[in-house]
Amino acid sequence: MSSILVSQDAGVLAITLNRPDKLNAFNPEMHQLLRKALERAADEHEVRAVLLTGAGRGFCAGQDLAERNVEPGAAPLDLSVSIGSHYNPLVRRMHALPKPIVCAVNGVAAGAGANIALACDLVLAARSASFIQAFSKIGLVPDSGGSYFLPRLVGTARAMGLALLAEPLCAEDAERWGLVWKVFDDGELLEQAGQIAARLAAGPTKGYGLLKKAMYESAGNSLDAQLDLERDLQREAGFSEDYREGVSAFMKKRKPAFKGK
Ligand code: LHQ
Repeated sequence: MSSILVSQDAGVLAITLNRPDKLNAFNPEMHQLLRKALERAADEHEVRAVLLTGAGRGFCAGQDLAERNVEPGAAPLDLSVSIGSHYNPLVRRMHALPKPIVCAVNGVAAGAGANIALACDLVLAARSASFIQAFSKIGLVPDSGGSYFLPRLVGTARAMGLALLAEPLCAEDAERWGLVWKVFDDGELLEQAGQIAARLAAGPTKGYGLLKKAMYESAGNSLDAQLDLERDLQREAGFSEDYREGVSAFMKKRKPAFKGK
């Protein structure tokens, strides 16, 4: 059984984390297949949006801890190795992908699993889903971008509460706190997420890629630098075929037919 399922339909590359008996905890194979799927999303023009979800009752329980267990007397593990070779490149790849990634958090998202959800561009959650910064329970620090995303999304007080106490945050609170875009009833999540991803896949892909860059670079920019960046990105967006199509469709009061170029 492959630890990642990938399918493509109408411009959407659907990626399902598929180790349901381990709540889709990450192992090296899963990292490798996820990397390949994201490379495909980046390389193929026909892929214009990504939909990420998990099989079974969980979204992702983070690192498979069975592979990080240190027996008494054994030498300590250097965790920076897997962070450097797997988790950091994954988060960087997701952020840099010039196409939208929709995440359908179908159940519990813990540790790196929670933060990989937050690294997606549009996070949707099932009403029964929860988010757990599980790291401190095992003496670790939030990784996979958690210490970057959390304070920016919810403020330092809530980020510290989540990280120190490692208690589950229910989907409705996550929505109220601004960690996720929308919560759907469990039975509706996948259909709604699929519709949203399909809508994005039919959109002005190039503009979406530039939009991601604008939003994500703003965190480290002054207003001056950000205004300059917006100017430069808008120049590029304005040269796109989809901009022409968007304005022409508006003027003619018809639906635009974007090509993602
Ligand atoms: C798991 C896991 C799991 C293995 C559930 N591993 N089996 C990066 C780089 C290097 C090193 C370290 O870490 C990192 C980043 C990280 O992600 S650190 C954080 C790792 N994750 C966690 O600490 C979460 C561990 N899991 C849990 O706390 C619970 O499973 C949660 C709260 C997610 C769900 O609880 P329950 O709904 O009660 O389910 P469960 O605990 O019964 O889990 C179901 C099965 O999944 C169970 O297996 P079993 O064979 O007994 O049915 C668990 O052992 C397995 N599982 N998470 N991370």
